[in-house]
Amino acid sequence: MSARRSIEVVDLVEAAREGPGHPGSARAVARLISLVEDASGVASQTLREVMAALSPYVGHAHVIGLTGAPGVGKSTTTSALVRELRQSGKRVGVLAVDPSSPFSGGALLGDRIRMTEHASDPGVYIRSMASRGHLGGLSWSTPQAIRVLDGAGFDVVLVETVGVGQSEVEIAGLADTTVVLLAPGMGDGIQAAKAGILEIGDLYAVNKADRDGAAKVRRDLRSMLALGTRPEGAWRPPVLAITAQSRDGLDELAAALEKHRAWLEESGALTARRARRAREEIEAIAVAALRARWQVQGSDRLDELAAAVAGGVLDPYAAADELIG
Ligand SMILES: Nc1nc2c(ncn2[C@@H]2O[C@H](COP(=O)(O)OP(=O)(O)OP(=O)(O)O)[C@@H](O)[C@H]2O)c(=O)[nH]1
Ligand SMILES: [Mg+2]
Repeated sequence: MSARRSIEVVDLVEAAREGPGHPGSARAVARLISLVEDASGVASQTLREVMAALSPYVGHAHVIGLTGAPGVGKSTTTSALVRELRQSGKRVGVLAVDPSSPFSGGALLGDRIRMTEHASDPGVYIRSMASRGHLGGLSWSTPQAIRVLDGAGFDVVLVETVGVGQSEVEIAGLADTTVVLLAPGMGDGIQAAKAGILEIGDLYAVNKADRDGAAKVRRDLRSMLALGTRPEGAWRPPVLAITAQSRDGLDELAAALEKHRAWLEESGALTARRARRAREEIEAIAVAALRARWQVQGSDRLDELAAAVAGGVLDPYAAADELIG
């Protein structure tokens, strides 16, 4: 809230942007993510300051969402993909969002173990995030954490999230490119149709291609995708086969991601997607700010007006005018 805090935030953003080789850089990134994670919603002055300090630098990163059922191999794939991206010199930030953390417990530890190969690489930043207060969805601070990594200069931001309901739909809303991971032996065909993943994937990867049934999952998915009609010039999601454990097919996955990013840019879809996302964000912030304004000193203005309308004292239009006026 103070001027001192503003200076601190600006310094942190500067330190974060110094990048690999600067020992304070990763610490500054971590601190910024903690600040946005701890911020208390729309009214948070800190959150506003962090977002304002970052805004000149965001929009460069390729934001990739990776989703799929529990155990399908998301963390193994993420780790293998990070390695692939590092080979082409890209700086990679990873957010492992665990929507089920209050119940599962072990997943984050598993993620950490599978990511250890990158622990000493300064070009990689990995952060696990719980999603407090959003059952089955992403944490509300996920988009802000993505902004921190983008603003800090990471070329790619990978967001891993378990597909257990709303979260895969939400990640598709946040990412430039959404990768849906499947694997044999998980009842995928029906699962896929149920979860609505046929609408959200820009890329599909059938992992555990070393196992029986992977080819069938791939075939089934391809024919399900072929049923939907796509307009002329639309992106056609490829269905890849990978074995994350041995890194087979990871080069193709990286190439497909690159291709999708290029398509997004050439077609204008990137600008359109990001504008739509910004629109939703602005709307959500504005509505939250309005709501906060209605709640004055423990009483809810909306409740009072609702009572007046229900009691025939006021009509709803006059009440709405009074609310936003
Ligand atoms: N056979 C085989 N097993 C794999 C492959 N990739 C991952 N696994 C195994 O599948 C299990 C789950 O892998 P994870 O990467 O933790 O899967 P996840 O989707 O991140 O799991 P959650 O985060 O718990 O939802 C582990 O035992 C991996 O070793 C693969 O390509 N082939
Ligand atoms: Mg995982």
